[in-house]
Amino acid sequence: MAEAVVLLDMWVSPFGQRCRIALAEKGVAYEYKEEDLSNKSPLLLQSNPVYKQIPVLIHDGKPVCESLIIVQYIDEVWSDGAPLLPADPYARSQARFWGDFIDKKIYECGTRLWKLKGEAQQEAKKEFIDILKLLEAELGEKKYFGGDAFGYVDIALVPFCAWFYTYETFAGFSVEAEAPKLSAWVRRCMERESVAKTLYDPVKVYEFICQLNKKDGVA
Ligand code: GS8
Repeated sequence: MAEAVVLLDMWVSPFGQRCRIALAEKGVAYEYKEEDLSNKSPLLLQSNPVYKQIPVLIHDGKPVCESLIIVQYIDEVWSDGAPLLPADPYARSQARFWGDFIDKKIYECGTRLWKLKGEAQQEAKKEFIDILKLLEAELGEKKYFGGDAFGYVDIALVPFCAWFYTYETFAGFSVEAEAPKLSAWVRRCMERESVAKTLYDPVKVYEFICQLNKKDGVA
C-alpha cells in the first residue's frame, strides 16, 4: 500500500527546505501543502499544537515536528536510500552537534543582520562571520561536512545559503571573501538536484525579507 506523506511548509522557510531536500534525497513522493502563516490551517494547529509552526511531516496520519527531527525520521524510515547520518555512534553525535549549532546560531544571528541597524547590526555581522569561520573550519578539506557523502549537516545548513545574499546586502559583507571554502561547498551542494530544485533565487528571498521589514516597520 502506498504511504501517505504530507509536508506542511512555507516556500521560503529554510527549516521546511531541509525536509524537502531530505525527502528528495531519499526519493520519497509526498504532498506539499503551503501554509499561510498569518492564517494557519486547522491541520497545522492540530498537527503541531505545541509550537504551531511549519514544517510538519505527516506520515500515515502521524505528525512529526521540528525540522532536524523530521530529517532524522526520514533517514530512519526510508533507510534503503543513501544514509543521511553516519552509522558510527560518535560520528552521529558530531553530526548532531553541528546540526544543533546551526540551529542555535545561524537563523538567530542572521535575523539580526536584516532586522537591526547601526552598532547592533555591526556586532551581529562580526558574530555571523565568526560562525561562518567555525563552520568552514569544521568543513576543512572535505567535500561535504560528513566526508564524501552529502548528509545531515549539509542539509541542516544549505537552505540558509539562499539567505546569504540578504544577509550580505543588509549588513555589507561578502561570504565569499570571508569564507571562500564554505562558498565552494555551497556551489557543490547546488550541483545536487535535491538542493537546486528546493532553494529559491536569493533575490526572491531578499525581496520577501524587504516586504517583511516594511510590514514590521523596521526599514
Ligand atoms: C523552527 C520552525 C520555524 O521557525 C524547526 O522546525 O526547526 N525549530 C523549528 N517555523 C516558522 C517559519 S520559518 O521561520 C513558523 O512556522 N513560524 C510561524 C509562527 O511561529 O507562528
